[in-house]
Amino acid sequence: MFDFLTDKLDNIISKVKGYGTITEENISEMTREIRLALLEADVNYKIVGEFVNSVKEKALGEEVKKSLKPGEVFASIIRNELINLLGSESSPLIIKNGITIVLMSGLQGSGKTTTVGKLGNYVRKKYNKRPLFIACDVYRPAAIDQLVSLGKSLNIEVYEEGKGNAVEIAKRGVEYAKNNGFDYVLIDTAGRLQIDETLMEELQNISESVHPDETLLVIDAMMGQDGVNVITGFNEKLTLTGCILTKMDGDTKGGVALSLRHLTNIPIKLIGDSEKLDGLSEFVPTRIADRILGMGDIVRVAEKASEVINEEEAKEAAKKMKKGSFDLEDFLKQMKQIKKLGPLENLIKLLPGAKKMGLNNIEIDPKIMARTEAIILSMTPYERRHPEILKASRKQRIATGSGTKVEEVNRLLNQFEQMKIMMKNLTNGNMKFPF
Ligand SMILES: Nc1nc2c(ncn2[C@@H]2O[C@H](COP(=O)(O)OP(=O)(O)OP(=O)(O)O)[C@@H](O)[C@H]2O)c(=O)[nH]1
Ligand SMILES: [Mg+2]
Repeated sequence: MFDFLTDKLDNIISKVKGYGTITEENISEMTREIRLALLEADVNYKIVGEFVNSVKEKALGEEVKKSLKPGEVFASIIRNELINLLGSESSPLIIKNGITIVLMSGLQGSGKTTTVGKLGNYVRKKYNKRPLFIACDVYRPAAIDQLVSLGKSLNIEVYEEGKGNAVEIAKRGVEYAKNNGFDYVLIDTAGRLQIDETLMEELQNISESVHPDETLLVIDAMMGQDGVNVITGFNEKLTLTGCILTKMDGDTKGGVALSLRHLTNIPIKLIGDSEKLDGLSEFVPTRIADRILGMGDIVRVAEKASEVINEEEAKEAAKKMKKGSFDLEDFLKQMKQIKKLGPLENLIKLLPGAKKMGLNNIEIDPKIMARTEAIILSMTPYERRHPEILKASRKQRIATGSGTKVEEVNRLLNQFEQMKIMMKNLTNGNMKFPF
């Protein structure tokens, strides 16, 4: 997402780490490089100027000169300045004890409807909320169907009246939510331009009639700095509580995420980074700064994992690993959970140091996992629990059943044995993790 900036800043910081001492001259050179990198990443030029001056001033300070590790100090100056720029205090979602009403707004195609789905899913998992979607896009044909099918796939109810008056629908939808025990209401609206008087008035009317706790603007990261005008335009009419930057997985160099807060004073609350319904994360400045600096986002990894991993099963598996009784049946269960996490490459990229270890471009062949699964599924449950009984004829049967070769079955069994020994050692503290 921030690959471009990560590469550039990493190069610059590595260079500084190579210097024994820091001089005014090499600080000037570094800040010039930072300036170019930020401009190229589409950060607003005024912000770039302020950022670079501030880094320079701090880098020239006594602390860096005296430090034995100037590179480290320099890196931490950049990190702090990035956090400042991103808004040092994060602006979490508003989650009320009772009902929370959220109005979504934005230009056409910015990702409003998709984000309604993502956000409903997110608050249900993270805050245990019971969401309701209200379909207020009464203009685009098929807009209501889109929301209804999204609701169906997530098992979230949608309040809709077909085409009609958006203000009235919003009002009745909120009433419906209050009367039926929903506690997080997401109002999906039609896309509109901030200069379209009639449609902007409609949004204002919806807002006045339902009094939303949160009014979010959904904005496509690809818009780059033009996003500033959109935010300002919508904010004049609506008083936004925040914006959501979508399509951060696209072809953007990410600079927009660094510019918006500073130029508009409206916090970015969430970012969307995939078309899928779990592609949403909270925008926490320290975590974003760490991502930009290639330090990963371990919190996001944990969040994703906790969404799919069954805690009881995980504890049970850990116990078995410790005892050395972890068998192929358990392995199969673990594999199924891992599969739910989506492509592993996306997760690995978020691990601290992934880039340094060359893991950010790793490709994991889903076929290998599928073959492993097919082999285990071709075993009987008894064989999975007692792989030691697998001799030639059984192996042949398994290979045929899974469309693989006996050598592959053997390889899997050997790897599994080694893994079991390693797991036992690791969990009993006889061995250190290799990192
Ligand atoms: N890659 C990517 N695509 C996204 C993301 N968010 C939305 N999209 C895609 O953007 C397109 C438009 O999304 P919608 O949610 O329909 O946008 P909208 O703002 O509701 O559009 P209108 O209702 O027509 O104004 C769809 O193809 C989505 O899959 C994202 O974070 N990443
Ligand atoms: Mg829509």
